[in-house]
Amino acid sequence: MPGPVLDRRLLLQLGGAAGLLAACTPAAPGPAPSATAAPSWSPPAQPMAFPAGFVWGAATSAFQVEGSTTADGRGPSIWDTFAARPGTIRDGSTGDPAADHYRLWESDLDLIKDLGLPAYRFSVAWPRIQPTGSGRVNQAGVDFYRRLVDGLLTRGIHPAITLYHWDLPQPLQDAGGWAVRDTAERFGEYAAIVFDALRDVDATWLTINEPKTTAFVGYRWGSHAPGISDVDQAAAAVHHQLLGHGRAVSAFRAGGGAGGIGIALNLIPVYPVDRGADPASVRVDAVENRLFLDPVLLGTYPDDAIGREAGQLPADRDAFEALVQDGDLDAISAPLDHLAIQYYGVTGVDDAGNQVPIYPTSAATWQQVHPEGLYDLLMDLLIDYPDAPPLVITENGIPDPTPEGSTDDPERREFLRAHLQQAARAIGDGVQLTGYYAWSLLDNFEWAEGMTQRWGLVRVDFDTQERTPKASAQWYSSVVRANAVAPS
Ligand code: IFM
Repeated sequence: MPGPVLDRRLLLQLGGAAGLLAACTPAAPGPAPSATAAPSWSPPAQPMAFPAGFVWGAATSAFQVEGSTTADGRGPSIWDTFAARPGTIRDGSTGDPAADHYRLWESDLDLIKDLGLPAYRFSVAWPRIQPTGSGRVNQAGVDFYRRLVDGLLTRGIHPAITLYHWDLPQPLQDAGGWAVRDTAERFGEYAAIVFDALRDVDATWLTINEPKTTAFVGYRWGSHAPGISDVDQAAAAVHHQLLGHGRAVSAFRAGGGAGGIGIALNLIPVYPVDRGADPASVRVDAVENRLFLDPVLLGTYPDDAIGREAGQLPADRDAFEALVQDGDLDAISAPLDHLAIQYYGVTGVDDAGNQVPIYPTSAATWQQVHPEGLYDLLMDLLIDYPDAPPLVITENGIPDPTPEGSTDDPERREFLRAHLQQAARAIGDGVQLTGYYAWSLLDNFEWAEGMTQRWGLVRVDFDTQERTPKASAQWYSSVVRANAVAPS
């Protein structure tokens, strides 16, 4: 039986409950914890078991691994355009050849099988299916994913299929991208095409990957494709991606496809660094988390996410509200079969609403590593969204500490171990968590970082495309075999 749980978010809003909150989490509220602060929870001395049927896997996305960006009728995506622009990608690399997975998929599936992973998460490249983002279907693209899915099923590997992992067809961007409503409608049509082609496949379907990253990094900060810096377009991109998600869920239900459907949200626990009430951190929590969770799970937008106060998304609130038409929130909040969580770390927030480091970062400077944050996040979801569908973690991982990487990667092993322990702890406290996918199966194209950050369980030599499982991959295999994570 789960023990009594505290609503960390509610306490965060009350602010005055500092002592109680400190008992719940080491980081909020109160002075910023030091990197060496002792964790408030220690793993048991025995291995922590996962429930029978827990789904283990590893994840990739089309643009990051496939390469072959002009093969077999694929159209251009916004990431092809963006990466071709000088100065956008740290090492000047592009999506070609990435990890050459479009050509090496069969041996990659053998690799997954050899590692003993029961599930594989990949994404479908929209511009392979519809080269211009609407209208004509490119049968060669459909056939590729049919072969990939059949290859997985033949090997006894469960497919988790993301419909959109950031590679918007360029012609749709030319017409306004996610800042315009029409893109949501086009996404619904594309989703229906994919569902129709793979109707018989019992898959874990995911509509949109990290709508927050696309909206904020792609449209607000401009450091991801499409490279726009306009906060009102960013806010519009939030709504239109969520609407696209709703349209895809509706197409899935109408098509009577096998398997289940959900959305993949990157969520981040927010800890105030100043003692006492800190409304700015509550607003940052609204922007980072509730702006996505509330519409999907409750059918409402939070009223504290958009505005001019410290920590808010400084978009025009009236303009945002005008985008939301009758019926949109019903579509966005249509019941899901699972909610996919992508967890990389936490953030501190000062009382001016700035996000500040309170835990050590990985080689990805945005990633503040704090495994207990995963527990906090899962418990927050349990309390704040009691009617949420079962959860699945579809991304969690860390880059190698250096761009060259190594097949000896103790940092990744310990990262995964600590996070799996927190996941098992949350399950023990009542969270319905059904699966876990490590990010990533392969070293790949890490967006604006190009090939300079290696997130793979498997090392890829980008000169030869040779694959070599890292020590963490072997360790992860042993966890999967045991369905349990050992203390060391
Ligand atoms: O590589 C990305 C992935 O595409 C989306 N989530 C975060 C990962 C690491 O940055």
